[in-house]
Amino acid sequence: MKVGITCYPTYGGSGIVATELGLELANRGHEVHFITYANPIRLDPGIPRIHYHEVEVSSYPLFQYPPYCLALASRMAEVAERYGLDLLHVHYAIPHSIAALLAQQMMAARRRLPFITTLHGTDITLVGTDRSYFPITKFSIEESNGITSISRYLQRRTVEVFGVGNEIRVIHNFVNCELYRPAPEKRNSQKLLLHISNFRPVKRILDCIQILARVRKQVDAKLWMAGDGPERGPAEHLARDLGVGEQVEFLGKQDHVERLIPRAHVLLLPSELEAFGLAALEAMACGVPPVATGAGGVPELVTHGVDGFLEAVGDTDSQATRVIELLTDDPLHARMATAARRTAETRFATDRIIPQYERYYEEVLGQGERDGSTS
Ligand code: GMT
Repeated sequence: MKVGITCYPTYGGSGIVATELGLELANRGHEVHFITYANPIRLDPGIPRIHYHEVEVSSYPLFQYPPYCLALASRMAEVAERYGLDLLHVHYAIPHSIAALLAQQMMAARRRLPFITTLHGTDITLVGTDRSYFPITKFSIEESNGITSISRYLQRRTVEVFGVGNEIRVIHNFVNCELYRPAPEKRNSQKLLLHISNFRPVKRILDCIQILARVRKQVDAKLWMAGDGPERGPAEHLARDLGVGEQVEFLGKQDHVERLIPRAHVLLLPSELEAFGLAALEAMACGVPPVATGAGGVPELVTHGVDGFLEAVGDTDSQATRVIELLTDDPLHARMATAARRTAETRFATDRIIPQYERYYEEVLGQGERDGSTS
C-alpha cells in the first residue's frame, strides 16, 4: 500500500507513534509518505520506502494566523496525486483530520482518497472539548473513513464526549522490542529514577520531585528528567526548595530514549491523565517497572502489582512508597522487570499491533470498492 502519514513531528507520543508506525510499515514493504511541517523526530534520512514532504506555510501581513490547515490539505492532495497514495492516515484529530477531508474533496473528481484518523488523547480530552474546537472535532470524527483510538479508555471518552455513532477501532500503541530492550549491565550504580515527557501540566512533573524527596529519606537515589516544556522552571525551583537540586538532572529533549531507559531502576509517570502512556510501555520493554497513576488508559497497559504499580493521581506518598519497595527489594524488582518485559513482548510488540493497522487499512480501502464511492 501507499500511505500518507501526517502527525505533529515534534517531541510527543502521537508523533512518535506515527513515525514508528511509518517505519514499521516501510519495513513490511509498504511505501510511506510523511506529510508534515518538519522532519519527524526519530526519522533518519535515507530509509528505503520512506519519503518526506514538507508542508510550507507562507506568511502574509494580512494573516494574523498563517492557515496551516489549508497548506497541509493542498500538500496532501498534491502528494496523493503525484505518488498515487491509497490512503491518508492522520494522527491527532486537530487539525489533521479536517485537512485530510479537504484533500479528499480536492481529489474526489479523480478518485477516492480515504482517510483514517487516529485519536491520541488531548485531541479528545482537552483540546477537542474546548468550545472553539468541539464542533469541528466532532465533524472530523464523523467524516473520517476510519477512526482508531490508542486505548479503550479513549474510545469510551470519545463516544461520551462527542456522541459519535461511527465505529472507533481500538488499536493500542506498540513498542519495538528489538530496539527497546533490557540492558542490566548498563544500569546505573546509584539508584536512578527516570521521567520522560513534554513537561506539560497534565504530566504533573512536580510530583516527580516530591517523590524523589520522599524516597531520598530512605534510599540514596537520583532522578533524571528527560524532555522539556512549560513546567520545567517550576520543577527546577521545587527541587532546590526541597533540597534535592543536586540529585535531579534535567536532560532536555532526548532523541534516543531507548539508550537512556535501561540505565534506570524505575520510571515515574505521575500524570493527571494519560490516554495510554507510551513512556511506560517503552520502559516496560526495557525491563524498567513503571510507578504510574491509574488515570485514563494506563491500566490497560500496567497491571498493578504485577508489571508495575498504579496509585492515585496526586498521591505522591503512595507513589514514593512503591518506588522505595522497588529500590530496596531486589527480588521484587527482578520479578516486575521480567513481567514488564513480558507484557511488552506478548501484548504490545510491533508484530502484534502493526498487522492490526494493515488489516484496518484494507478494510477501509475495501469499503470504497464495495460501494463505489469517492469518499
Ligand atoms: O495528547 C497530547 O497532549 C499529546 C499526545 C502526544 O502527542 O504526546 O499524547 C497522547 O498520545 C500518546 C501516544 O499515543 C499517549 O501515549 C499519551 O497518553 C497521550 N497523552 C495524553 O492522553 C495526555
